[in-house]
Amino acid sequence: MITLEKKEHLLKVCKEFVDVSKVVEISELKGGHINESYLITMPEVEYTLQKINTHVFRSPYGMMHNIQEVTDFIRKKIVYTGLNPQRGVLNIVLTRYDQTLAIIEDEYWRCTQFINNATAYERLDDPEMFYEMGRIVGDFQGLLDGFHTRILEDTIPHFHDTAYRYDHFLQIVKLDSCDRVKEVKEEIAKIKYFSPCFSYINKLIEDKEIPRRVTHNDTKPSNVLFDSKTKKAICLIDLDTVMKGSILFDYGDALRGGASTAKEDEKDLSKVTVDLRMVEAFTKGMLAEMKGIITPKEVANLFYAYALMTMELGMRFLDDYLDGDKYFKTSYPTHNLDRAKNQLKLFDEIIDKRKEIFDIINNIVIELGFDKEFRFVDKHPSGFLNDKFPTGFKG
Ligand code: GN1
Ligand code: MG
Repeated sequence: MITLEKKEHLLKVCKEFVDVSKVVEISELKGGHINESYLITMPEVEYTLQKINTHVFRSPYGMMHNIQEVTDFIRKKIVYTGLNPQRGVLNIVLTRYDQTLAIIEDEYWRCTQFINNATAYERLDDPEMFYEMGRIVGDFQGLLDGFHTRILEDTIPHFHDTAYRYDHFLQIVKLDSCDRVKEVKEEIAKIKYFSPCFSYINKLIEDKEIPRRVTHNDTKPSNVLFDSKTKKAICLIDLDTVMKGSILFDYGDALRGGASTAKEDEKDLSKVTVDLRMVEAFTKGMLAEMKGIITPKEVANLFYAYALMTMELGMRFLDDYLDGDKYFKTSYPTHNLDRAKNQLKLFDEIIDKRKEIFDIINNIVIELGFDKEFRFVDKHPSGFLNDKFPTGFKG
């Protein structure tokens, strides 16, 4: 429920972007872990109004710069191919002074057009829809082909730099500001045990062994819009973390969020495992779309990215729990702890199912007619699959 006082404030913000006399309704949009979001309903159109969490996004203008550059580029491509730019890409609504952000009482607000007859789902369980999501993640790469990564700012530096995040985690553990370390000794030991594998993807990028691409960096199912009727994926939304990165981040993060049998904060860990049908569906959709774009080295690291992105988020949730829940929105005191345990359990399941996942990827590569060099052996230099780390954590 939005209080009267809050509504008044929201209308003041709306005034910066739209004709406020035509606002019919304002309602809260729940779901994201970071920003505050509202749906603004007018007689003919709807808008999404968002308050940027500046604790997380220290450079809101940098963030909007990235979104604007990327969406302008995609829009031109879409128009060029004769498709509908109102549906295929996010459209930013500027303020009455043509700014991307309105600053009201020290708060940073932005507005985007709400795409009609489209739905974002918190969870997907239909492989066909997850195939669609894979296709749209691959399509994002195709649409951004020719876009120069150097145009973009590192709005959250080291976002998917797992080794860097691990260093931060160690500092937080050392500080133990909330006296919570004693509750999570086992989880910390597990993260430490796998930490030698954390720097592998970023090293591949630095060594130019895989391309630096423009990536979404937060490819969870709720960040994809589907046409409400056809159930075809329309576009990626929530472009807040669009930055330089690797397709491996988007692949790993998508499977982490979309191929789990339980929601991200499920407490009953026996329910948390990998849905192999979903792994297959997403991988097929993405690889079919990226044939001719993705490189053999990237394909060889898909499994690894899936495990790493899951471990990374588990570590981030635990980091935030130990730090007093400052980053992610929480609904109850141990919410971040539950999320962390959930992701670390999922990580174990991924490692356990590595043979099946490798086979799935290999078979898709063959089925889609990729060259021989795309097939890979199931020994991995990262260590996740070597004899050193046989089947997950053994304490
Ligand atoms: C956050 O804002 P939201 O809910 O889309 C987070 C992602 C995590 C995700 C986990 C900027 O995304 O990195 O993967 O939660 N975004 C940021 O659900 O940290
Ligand atoms: Mg987000």
